[in-house]
Amino acid sequence: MPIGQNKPLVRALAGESITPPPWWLMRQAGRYLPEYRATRVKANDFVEMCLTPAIAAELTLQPVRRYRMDGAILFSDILMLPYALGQALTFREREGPILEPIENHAGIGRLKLGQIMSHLEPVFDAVRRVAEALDTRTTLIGFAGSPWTVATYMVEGRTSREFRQVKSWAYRDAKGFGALIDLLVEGTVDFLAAQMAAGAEVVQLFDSWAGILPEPAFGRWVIEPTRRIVAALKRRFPDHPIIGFPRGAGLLYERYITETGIDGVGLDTMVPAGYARAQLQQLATIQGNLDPVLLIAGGAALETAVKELCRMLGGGPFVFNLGHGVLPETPPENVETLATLLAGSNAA
Ligand code: 1CP
Repeated sequence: MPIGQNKPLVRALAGESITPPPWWLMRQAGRYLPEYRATRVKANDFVEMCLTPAIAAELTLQPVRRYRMDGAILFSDILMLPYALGQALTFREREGPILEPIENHAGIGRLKLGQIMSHLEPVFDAVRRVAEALDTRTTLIGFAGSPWTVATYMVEGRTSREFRQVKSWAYRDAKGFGALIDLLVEGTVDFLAAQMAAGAEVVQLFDSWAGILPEPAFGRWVIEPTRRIVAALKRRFPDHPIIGFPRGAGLLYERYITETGIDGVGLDTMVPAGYARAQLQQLATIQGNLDPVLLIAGGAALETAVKELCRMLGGGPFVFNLGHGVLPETPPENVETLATLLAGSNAA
C-alpha cells in the first residue's frame, strides 16, 4: 500500500520541520483509559486481545479518537513474535509476560519460523481495519521489538533486572546466541513487511533493553541486527519511514543512528535536548522524549517541560513523544492538556 506522503508525521520523518510538531505517545492505548479497561474485560486474556482483529483495531483507535494524535500505533505487543514462533506465553496481572525460557540450541530448534505469517494473520487483519478507519491526516504506525530486546524476554522468560541469562549466553557463546538473533531478524523482517503490506505507513523497532549492553556487544546485538532489518525493509518498501528506539543507548545513540540507517530515532527520557539538537538532529528525525511522569504530575511542570522541548527541538525535524510509555496512573485529562499545549506551540 502507498503511504500518505502529506501526513504531518510522514513529512517530519522525511526530514521536514513542522510547526506544531506531529505527536503520538508510546503506549498511548492502555490501562490509563477507561474505554481500554472496558474493552479489556471482553477478552479472556491479553494475547486473545491482540489476536482478535476487531478488538485490536478498536484499541488502536481509542486514543486517536479522544486526542487526535498524528500517529495511530497498532495495538499489539512485541511478544507476539515469540508467541507466533511457538513459545508458550502468558501475561500475568502486575507481573507482566511469562514465557517458557529458551536456554540453548535445542530451544532455538523448537521455534518454527515457517508458521509465523499464518499465526500473525489476525494482526495484519487488524492493521487493514485501522487503515480503512483512519482519516487522511493520521499515520498508521506498525511495530516490532528489536531482536535483542525480544531475545531478552525469550531467554530470561520474563522481564529482568540483571539479564544474567541472556547476557552470559551472548558473551559465552556468540555463535549459538547469534543463531537466535538471526532467526529473529528474519522473523521481524517478515512481520514488519506484512504490516506494511497491510497498511502500516511507518514502523518502529522497540529496543527497550538496548541500554544494558556495553560496546562491542551493543554493536553486535543491537546495531547489526537493526541494520539488517532496515536494509531488508528498505529494499521492499523504500518510502516507508522506520523509527528506532534504542532505549538507554546514551553515548551510543549517535553510532546507532549512523550505522543502522533508520529515519527517525526515539530518545529516552535521559537524553538532554541540547545534546539531541547539537549532535543527533542532523542525522535523523528526533522523536521524544518527555518524562512520562510529567504526564502524571500535570500542571505547570508539564506545561514548562512541553514548551521547552518544543523550543529546543521544534526548529528541526521533530516528532513529539514521551521518553518511554504512558504510565497506567496517568490522568486522561493531562493528555488532553498536552494535546492543547502542542496545538498552540511554536518552534523557536
Ligand atoms: O492490560 C494490560 O495489563 C496489558 C498491558 C500491556 C499493553 C497495553 C502490555 C503487556 N502490552 C501492551 C501493549 C503494547 N506493548 C503496545 C501497544 C501500542 C501502544 O499503544 O504503544 C506496544 C507498542 C507494546 C510494546 C512492548 N511490549 C514493549 C516495548 C515498549 C516498552 O514499553 O518498553 C515491551 C518491552 C513489551 C513487553 C510487555 N508487554 C506487556 C508488559 C507488561 C510487558 C513487559 C514490560 C517490562 O518488561 O517492563
